[in-house]
Amino acid sequence: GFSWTAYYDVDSIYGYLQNMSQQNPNWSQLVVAGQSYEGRQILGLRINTPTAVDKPVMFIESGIHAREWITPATTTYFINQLMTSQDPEIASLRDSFDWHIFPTVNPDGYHYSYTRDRMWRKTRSRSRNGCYGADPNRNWDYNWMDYGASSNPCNYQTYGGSNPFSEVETRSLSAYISGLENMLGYVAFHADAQMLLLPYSDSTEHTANYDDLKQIGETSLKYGYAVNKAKYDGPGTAAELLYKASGGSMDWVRHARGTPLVYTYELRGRYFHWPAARISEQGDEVTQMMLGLA
Ligand code: 0X9
Ligand code: ZN
Repeated sequence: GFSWTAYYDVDSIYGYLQNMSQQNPNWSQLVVAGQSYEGRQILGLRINTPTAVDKPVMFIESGIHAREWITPATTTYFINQLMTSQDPEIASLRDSFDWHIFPTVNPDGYHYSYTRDRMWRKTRSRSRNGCYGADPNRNWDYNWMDYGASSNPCNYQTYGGSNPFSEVETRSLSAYISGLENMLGYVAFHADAQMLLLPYSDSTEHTANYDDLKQIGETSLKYGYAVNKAKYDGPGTAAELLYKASGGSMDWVRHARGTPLVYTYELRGRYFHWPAARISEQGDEVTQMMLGLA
């Protein structure tokens, strides 16, 4: 069975999503945001309990960086909380949004990290010169390649790709996102800088709603802190708090879609390792952070 005391490969994660949708067919369904380079689905779960009015969309993107294993694990933990918790606050969190949750948006990279190279970060597309993969968080079509990205396909970390949206994963995920109406929030999970980041990532300019973003983010961090007393840096813009990097999903979502609430959570860990026995600790923290955000 599936649990939160071990890390699982893509197939098991997808099996879990399938299971949960089958158990709750009236208010959840599998959703597909296209296919990866190696032909895996980019599979997500939509959780949308019936209500009289249309609800705003809340989108969760996890696992865009392959080696950040705690992000898919935390995301399935959060799904489990949303769908099974008896806590009235969490039930109301479930009912307040039309959730679109994608635990592994870079399934080829995750599988490669899981089976071959633990530190793999990128996709697995093959470039002309024989090197593999682009950084899917440098590949989105907004100020592509301006800062913090490499143009060398053999760069292990931050190769931005041959073109904006050269990677099928970012291209199809962005198309899926473009099809969502009424998207209020977009949350991306990364590891392991232990920070809450706001747009923009490649400019120290602040969004028009920066003060709101910051205040809501502070509440989110306060909720998270109450669980384990873990202190996150921020909220602050990715450019000011971390480094300048272009082509990330967060900036594209904010710019191309105009989504009001856009956040990147950098979860905890060290060198992208987090003990499997403590997944639930991080999961409970994130669940509270989402409550604080809501
Ligand atoms: O560099 C990144 O993509 C993220 N940090 S990580 O160590 N997980 O790789 C930061 C994401 C913030 N957003 C952008 N810089 N676009
Ligand atoms: Zn990352």
